[in-house]
Amino acid sequence: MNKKPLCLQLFITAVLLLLCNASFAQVRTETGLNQYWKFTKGAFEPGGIANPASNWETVSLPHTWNKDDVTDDIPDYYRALCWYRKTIAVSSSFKNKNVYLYFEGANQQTVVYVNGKKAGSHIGGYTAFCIQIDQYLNFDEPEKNEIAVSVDNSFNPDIAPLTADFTFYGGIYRNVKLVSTNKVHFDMSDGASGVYITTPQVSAAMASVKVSAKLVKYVGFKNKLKFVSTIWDADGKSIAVKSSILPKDKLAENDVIQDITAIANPHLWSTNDPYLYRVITQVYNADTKELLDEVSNPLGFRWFKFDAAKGFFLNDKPVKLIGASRHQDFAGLGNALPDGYHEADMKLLKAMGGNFLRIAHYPQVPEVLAACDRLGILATVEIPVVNAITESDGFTNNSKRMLEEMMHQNFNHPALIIWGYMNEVLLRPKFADDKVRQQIYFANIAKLAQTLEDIIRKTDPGRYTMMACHGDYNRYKQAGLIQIPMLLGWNLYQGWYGGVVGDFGKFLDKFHQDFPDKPMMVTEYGADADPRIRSAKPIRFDKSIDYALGFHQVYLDAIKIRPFVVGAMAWNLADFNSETREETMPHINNKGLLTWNREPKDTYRYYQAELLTKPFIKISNWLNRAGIADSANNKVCTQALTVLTNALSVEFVLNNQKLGEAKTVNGVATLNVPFANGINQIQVVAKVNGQQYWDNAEVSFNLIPFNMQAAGAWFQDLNIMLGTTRYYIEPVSKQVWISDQAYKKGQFGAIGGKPYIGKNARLPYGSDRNIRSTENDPIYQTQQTGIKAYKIDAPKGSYELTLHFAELVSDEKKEALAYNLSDGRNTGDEKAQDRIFDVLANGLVVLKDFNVAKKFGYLTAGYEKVKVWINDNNGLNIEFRPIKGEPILNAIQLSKVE
Ligand code: GCB
Repeated sequence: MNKKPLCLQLFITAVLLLLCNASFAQVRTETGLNQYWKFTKGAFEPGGIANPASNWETVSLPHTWNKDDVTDDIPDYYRALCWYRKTIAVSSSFKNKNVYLYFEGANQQTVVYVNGKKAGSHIGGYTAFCIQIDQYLNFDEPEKNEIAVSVDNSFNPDIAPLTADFTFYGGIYRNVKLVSTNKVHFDMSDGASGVYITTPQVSAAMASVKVSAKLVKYVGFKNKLKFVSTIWDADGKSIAVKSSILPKDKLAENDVIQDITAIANPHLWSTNDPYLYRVITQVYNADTKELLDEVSNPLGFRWFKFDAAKGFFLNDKPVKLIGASRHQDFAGLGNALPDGYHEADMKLLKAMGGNFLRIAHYPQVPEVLAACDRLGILATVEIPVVNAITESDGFTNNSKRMLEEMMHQNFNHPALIIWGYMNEVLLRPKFADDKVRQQIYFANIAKLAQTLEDIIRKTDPGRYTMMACHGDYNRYKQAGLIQIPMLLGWNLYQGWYGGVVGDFGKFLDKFHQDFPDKPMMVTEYGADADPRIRSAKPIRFDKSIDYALGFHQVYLDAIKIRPFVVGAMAWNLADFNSETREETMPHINNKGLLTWNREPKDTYRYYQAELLTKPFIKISNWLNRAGIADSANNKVCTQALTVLTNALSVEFVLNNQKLGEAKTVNGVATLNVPFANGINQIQVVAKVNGQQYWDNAEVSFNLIPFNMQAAGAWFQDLNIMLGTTRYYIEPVSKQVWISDQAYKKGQFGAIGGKPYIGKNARLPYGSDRNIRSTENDPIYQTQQTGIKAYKIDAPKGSYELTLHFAELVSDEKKEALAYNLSDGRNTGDEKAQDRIFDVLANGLVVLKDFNVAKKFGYLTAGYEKVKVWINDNNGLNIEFRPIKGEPILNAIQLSKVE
């Protein structure tokens, strides 16, 4: 890296600043206010600023108070009113200015006080807002202006979202800045720039631009105003200028429209060539020529349409919209992300080959759409009316205002083509026991939908409207919702929450047949994908990467072959927090193609293989494996290895020896590889247009002897989970846990009992409950119930034996996930019962009167470690003797002691 001495850097910065000042008069000042805030969860009187409570911590914005409590073992997270305060110094030059505090977002009810007086408030956690504060500032002691902000994220029936599968983190979780403007300036009161840009005419040959500017009402101004809009190209050349005069007597109207016509041969914006212009709009005192205010907005020349039969067209060219939805949080940070993280996500979407983003389920920071503009990612954005509504004027009005703020703030992004306003609003309809009342509820939802739809069509006739519905097609049809939006979005999970993957294509065909004129897109589809869980025989709800990969293959294929499906978005770009979820990764919805800290899963690589046009080849990241040797010679264990690629076929090389070639099917080439104990060097090679592409990986394999006695010294350890068919890779140690088998002579296995199957779960086996006191929930979520013995025919020696337990049967109830729609098993609640047993290892009692629940608690992980000796060729025999109820075992480990 080129490192310049600090003094030189400062000099360069100073010169740059001078140059900037020379060419752009600074008419607004904007100061970041992210640092040195004081924060408390305690009560606080904003009037009593001089004497605040003592328990304040210093924080920087973006900040959320739920960063940690959304992943702990205690249900719920802090949802209440909290306080921020900060002392700011204001410049005396602000005296004749308008001064604002600009919040990019705070969740979800905010009240701003300046020097003890309420300056303004905002409702809704996902749009920006601007509070005028100049009238409350103290210029006598300019360095002592106290800002206090209360933010409340508690449930409010009048504020969307009411319920959702994501976490409503509280806090000032986006940037805040202090803005000063001249009295005459573009209106930023709704958090927008005050300038709205459209392209009434656009073709490759000619375009026109309409600039609508809104000024704040300022009656005291005595002169004419001059407006100048300049369009700059990407090279910084001005390509068009329009200036107009607003006479004094028109000042009260405060709206100006400028038409810039006849822009010949505009450089078009597209996903492959996202060419951006900028429109700088300035307002001058026409008499004195003084520049009063200016704002800058992006401009892209593009046109588009959705055709219900043929799909989406951008600049008259067909484009299949494929991408992902995105939530705005990140491991360890909650939703309080520095700007760079948002842009990084957009780059990851682009690098995946995605050309479409669903900003779900709420508007996100300005940087998201700005990055989409730059990178060529088309987008839809929506307000958070999710799952349900409240039939109140408050809810309606708040939703309308959220919609208006969202539209104004995001209006000028060429990447944005759709406004959305409801997601799965019939998911869990209220009044299930009163069908008459429920019809009224449905009618009220339709009424709200129509109100929001009308606002969008009136405010922005240039874009489409969309509602995202869940797979209960008839409900939406009967409620009259399908007719309302211009585009129908379907969130479909056939083969996940219910049914089989093959039902997905059938659903699409049925809808298209019934509504041939309604363009549709798949706004969600996905399957849980826990990167620690792998499976050689994936089954629905096993949470393995392998099931998810197969799921995405079927879905993407079905989407690609149907031209009437205008586009589809995988749910989700990355894992995200959903505090109320439990399952294998408590509090995380892991349908992401990337992990919560943005590590690519095989599913992400699969999209790269399917979507990228450049050659792509990548070995599956299942790089830590274990398995039983194929035969008594104990040499190798053969397992399938997948490669994600867009080449037609792939050659596999193991430790420099050619293994064979596999044809690629739907982006995946698979070959059986004989893995030896230890490190296996893998190379995969593909030829595209005569050129070779390859990928290398090291697979670390823990070979378990086919014949344990014969293995002798090299047998080291065994990590087995009972009652499951999956593998588990512990993420830190990389230790691999294999699934159990019925006891086989010479090997190991359980004798007696059966796998535990939870009562209200959808899982094929095991429990979907959060297991306390462990990060490795999957090890404890499955179990053999009623086990009689466990045998391991290990060779002679001394070992450490660890028996893992968790009492999965408990009285603790859990509300079923709203998304567990159709065929979840519900065979009544679990009832805790006493379970006591003894455990003997080779005849010696190692656990006496053992009661798992008593020892560790319910749904809590625990283990017992004992040293055992194997003195003969009969291996280890662990007996479970019931005293009360059925004995259980969740997992077992045996490791050699040297
Ligand atoms: C949905 C919801 C989304 C959930 C998703 C899931 O249908 O729209 O918010 O996160 O399903 O993973 O269940």
